[in-house]
Amino acid sequence: MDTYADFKAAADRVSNWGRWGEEDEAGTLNFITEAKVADTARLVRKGKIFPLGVEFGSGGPQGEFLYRPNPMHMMTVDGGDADQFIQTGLGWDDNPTAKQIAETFSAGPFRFNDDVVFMPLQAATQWDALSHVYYEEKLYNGFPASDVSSQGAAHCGIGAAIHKGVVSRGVLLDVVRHRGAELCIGAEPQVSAEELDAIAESQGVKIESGDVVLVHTGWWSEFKRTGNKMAPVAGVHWRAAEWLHAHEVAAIACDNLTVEHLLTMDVDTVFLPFHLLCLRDMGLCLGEYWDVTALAADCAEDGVFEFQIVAPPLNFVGAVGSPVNPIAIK
Ligand code: UVW
Repeated sequence: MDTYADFKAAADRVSNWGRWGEEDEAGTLNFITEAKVADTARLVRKGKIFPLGVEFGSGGPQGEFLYRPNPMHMMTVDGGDADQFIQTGLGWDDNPTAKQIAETFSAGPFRFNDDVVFMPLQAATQWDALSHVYYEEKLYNGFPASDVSSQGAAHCGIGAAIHKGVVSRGVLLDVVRHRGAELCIGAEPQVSAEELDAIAESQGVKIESGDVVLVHTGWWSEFKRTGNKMAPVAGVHWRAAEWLHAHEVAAIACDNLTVEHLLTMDVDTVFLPFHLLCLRDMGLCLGEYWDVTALAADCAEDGVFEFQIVAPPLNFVGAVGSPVNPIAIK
């Protein structure tokens, strides 16, 4: 097992603190230059789109941890509320605008439905903001951990990623296909940097500065097939953070819960070491529950593993993550 000293040495090697200035909160998204974005236009060849967002609903993958329920969707208005709406509005003598709206509404055919969702921002397809995890009381770029309070994240919240898009070249690395198994279940639970290199080489694709790397482990298909929220999973080895750093990757996303393997404790006393190195030391956002199944099938068919990726988070003020419906375009 690796020690905390090994982990700290790796943290020093991958650290991007100060690289883009002392006030930087965008981290490796800075690798996505305007030239890089413009270049992604050439990757759109077939006009085929692949929405990578999973369903946000009660049948989602949450429920094992009390603090993360699945999204709860409720209607706040439906057609049955129309009469009530009209009666209330018509009775509003001291509010002529509301009364006029109610009169028009009552006389005409227009009816409407409204709804509300209560959900953890990490419930389904999501970005982890740089403030999602920390250790030794520091966030990315040395911001104090106390910058995240019950008021939200004063620094390194998801809003820091908003002005960066996120639009870039996406590259799919298909672990499932490479291992020759329909699923990675039961196989080696860790995906090493060497394996990522071998996959890229076998797919004939090179990782370039500013890329968003998508890793297909097969977990989402397995969850959909079995409903097992704790289905065995393969994940990226914590030392692959150095691989991301060397390739100047802008972000990484996976079809599983944590990108890395949830249960493999490789570093003494450190839970989710890959999270800590990526988010806190490198400033690299993690995408989780990205359903790359259909994209992977298409890439396997046409042999093209690069595409334009468009994955803007939502601008929730002070949030440490955001739901997203990433679109891969080929
Ligand atoms: C944690 O690791 C705490 O969360 P997530 O897997 O959503 O990044």
